[in-house]
Amino acid sequence: MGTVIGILHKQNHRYADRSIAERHLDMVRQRFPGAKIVLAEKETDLIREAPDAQVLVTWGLLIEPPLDFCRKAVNLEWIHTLSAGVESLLVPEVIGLGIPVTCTKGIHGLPISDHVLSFILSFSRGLPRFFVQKNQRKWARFPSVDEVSGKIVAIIGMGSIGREIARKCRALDMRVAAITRNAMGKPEVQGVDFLFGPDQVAEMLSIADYVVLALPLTAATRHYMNREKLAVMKKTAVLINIGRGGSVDEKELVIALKEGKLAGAGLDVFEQEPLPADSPLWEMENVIITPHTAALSPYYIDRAMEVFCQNLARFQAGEPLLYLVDPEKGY
Ligand code: OXD
Repeated sequence: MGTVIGILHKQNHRYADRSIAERHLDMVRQRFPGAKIVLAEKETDLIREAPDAQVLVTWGLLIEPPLDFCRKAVNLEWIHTLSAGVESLLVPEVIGLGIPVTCTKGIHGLPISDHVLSFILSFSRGLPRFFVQKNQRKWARFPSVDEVSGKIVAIIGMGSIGREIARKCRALDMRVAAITRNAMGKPEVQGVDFLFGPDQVAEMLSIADYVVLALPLTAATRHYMNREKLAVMKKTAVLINIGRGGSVDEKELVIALKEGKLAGAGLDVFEQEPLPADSPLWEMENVIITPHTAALSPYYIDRAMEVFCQNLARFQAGEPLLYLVDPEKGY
């Protein structure tokens, strides 16, 4: 028998509206004719396949890890997540299996950069205020609209998502600032107008009109945006977070927004998701909230399945897998 692949696509997952369709399974079947693919929405429906399964494909965030499946999957050699994030999956029982866990990378930049631009342009053109006025049927032309041309966007986290955000911001005539660990001209700093060293974060924040966080959540990035860093931002600047909620100290952000230390925030991710109903962020006119949707796209599953197929070819050929997760780092 060829490779046995169990795909667990939980119905209650936030990507459920982007279902895995027959055509996605056909993509795999056509390229790997011997493979047996079992798609299940519930872990209990996949358990029967567990003893034979060599590969498990599932989601890495906002899920209960399929621990019963993993316990029974005595032949399991590899777990692949259709998300970039793996934080829900990296529990001791899964790490203890000692098999590679890979995630999906390289496909988030297009939708997430659109999302970031929509935040930037919305704030620049005063849309949060206009939405409020629309609800009040109020026609008031207020003066605080601006242009993005020439404005500085500081991008913190220059992985593939950060680089795509930089590319699109520059297409809008914005100038990009970023932090580099060292050498000029490294690929991750191409397309950047202002480079700062790791000890110059405050300097970078103090010149930015938009600060975009595209960070994974690790021990080092938790509450990265703390009171001190929020305090050095320009009063007219906007903070945008499309990485992970935990990289912002939300309580301090609320205080900074109330005290006018920055002009607004565009937030797709939160310390607790769903964002609790009593969070003060809901009430703030200068905060745009989207419910962790920045990566959503009608093309997401097609692209994610293509990444999986590339990795399956490597798996079958005994080659190193792409996007291997380091359980120590958490991404
Ligand atoms: C992901 C995400 O990790 O959308 O895929 O946050």
